Amino acid sequence: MRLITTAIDYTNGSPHIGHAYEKVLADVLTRYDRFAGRDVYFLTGVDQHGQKVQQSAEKENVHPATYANRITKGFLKLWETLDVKYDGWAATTDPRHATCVQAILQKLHDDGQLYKKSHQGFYSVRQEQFLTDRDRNEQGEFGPEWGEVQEVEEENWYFKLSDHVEWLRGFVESHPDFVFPEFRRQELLNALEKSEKGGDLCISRPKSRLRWGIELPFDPEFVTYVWFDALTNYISFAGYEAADNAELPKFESLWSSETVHIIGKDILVPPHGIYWPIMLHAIGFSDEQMPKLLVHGWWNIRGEKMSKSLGNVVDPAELAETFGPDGLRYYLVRDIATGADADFSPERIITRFNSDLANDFGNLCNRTLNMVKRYRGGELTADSGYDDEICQALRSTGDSARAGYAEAMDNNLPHLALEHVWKWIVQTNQFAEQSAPWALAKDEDKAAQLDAVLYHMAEVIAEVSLLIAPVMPAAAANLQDQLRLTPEQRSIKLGDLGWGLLPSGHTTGKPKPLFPRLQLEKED
Ligand code: ME8
Repeated sequence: MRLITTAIDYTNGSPHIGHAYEKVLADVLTRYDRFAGRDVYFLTGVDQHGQKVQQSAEKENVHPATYANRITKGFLKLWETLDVKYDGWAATTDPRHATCVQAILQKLHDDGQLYKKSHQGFYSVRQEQFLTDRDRNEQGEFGPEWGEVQEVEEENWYFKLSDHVEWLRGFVESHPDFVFPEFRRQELLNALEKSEKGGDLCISRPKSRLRWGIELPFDPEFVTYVWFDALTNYISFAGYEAADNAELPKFESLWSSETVHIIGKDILVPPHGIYWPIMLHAIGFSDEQMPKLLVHGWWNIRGEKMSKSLGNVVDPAELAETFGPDGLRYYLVRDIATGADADFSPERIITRFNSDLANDFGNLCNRTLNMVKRYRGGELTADSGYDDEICQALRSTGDSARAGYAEAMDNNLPHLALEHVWKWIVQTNQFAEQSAPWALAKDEDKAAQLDAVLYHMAEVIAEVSLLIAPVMPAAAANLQDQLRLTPEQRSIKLGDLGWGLLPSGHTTGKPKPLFPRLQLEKED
């Protein structure tokens, strides 16, 4: 079993395309794993505590729980719309989660890993952390990236993070697959190189300042720091130390070094790259039990960072309405290389939709099913005795498409996997032009060739329906209905897929346009 998780989204605002991308990516990789015959469990959720949520709630004059619940509903609705099918839902106000967080805190406390001290310094409200002189910019000031900075003095609880930094450095150095992509691992190593001795982590907030969090079990005047609460979701909802709770999974069967946390680049250093492995190490996880981190890049909007203040936040629900959930899912994993940043623009998504989905793929499906119906009453002949170079070339591209797709997906690169599939689709369209079945149909002597051409085209779209299913589950199922694939054909595993999915005599159904071309009016 492999556990796939995502970051849990802050419930301090509505979901944007960055959130949608991450969850779709995780969903695609989960569905792919199943297609490849592996057992997976997909966990995602929401980060409901902390200062950001409390502040957003205060602005609306409602209780943070009311606010968080409302925003959570928006996330749940979006995942339903986008066909993001998770096995576990991690909402941090769930009492089962609090039990786990408190058990971990108590354990660290009992082990002497936590201590209380007074601290005076500058505090970033946005990042919910105390700042040090290293956080000042060249002008000696705390830059706008920290948001509002307040000078405060308060007592707090600290975690002896620095005791474990040496271990972490050695671990990251000796485990090249801990972080993907590699340049992000280097970024983490650089950060560890610079990390100061004695730089411990403040893990509490006094209730006088923040009431919206999980109480420290050994000091009820405090709640725990939001990252300590949030990171723990990966194990609390995987059933860690919840042996008697039948609703949660069995931790031992779920957690392994194959566990992968899919996160954005902004939360690698320090939370996931430093705090989290050290927390796990401190509560007794071995090196062999450390998870892996898959770090994706960010969507910018026409070259600018997406932000509420710039007013350029893109709403995924609106896009799904225009392009369909599958159109959006396709765009989100096709137009970004995993790990790199990408640029969103309405023109890009329209072009992708019309050219890749409507023209290349939609047309191929439509013309294939139409011609099989028109010339052969829907019935396919697998071995008509005719073969030629372009038929062979199409089959051979199929072999490389399947192999290239599998390799790319195994390496978390769906954009590359789709490129392999589209190469095959484009070649099949060219194949149709070159062999001109409409002309063959007029010549009795070319019946065997016509059978071969139609079979090749139908076989390609049938196989492609399986290959694209992790990315576009609804369109794939729709095409499979049109092709009248049997349940066995639909559930074939990637390793068993090869030329000849469709047997001789297979009959296909009526074509229905999969992705009608969009005629969008030009925006003002
Ligand atoms: O960071 N493009 O929550 P969050 C791509 N609660 N991804 C983006 C993005 C963009 N423009 N903007 C944000 C948090 N993301 C914490 C996580 S995990 C234990 C706690 C990604 O709602 C971001 O990188 O601010 C992160 O992975 C996810 O969306 C949630 O961000």
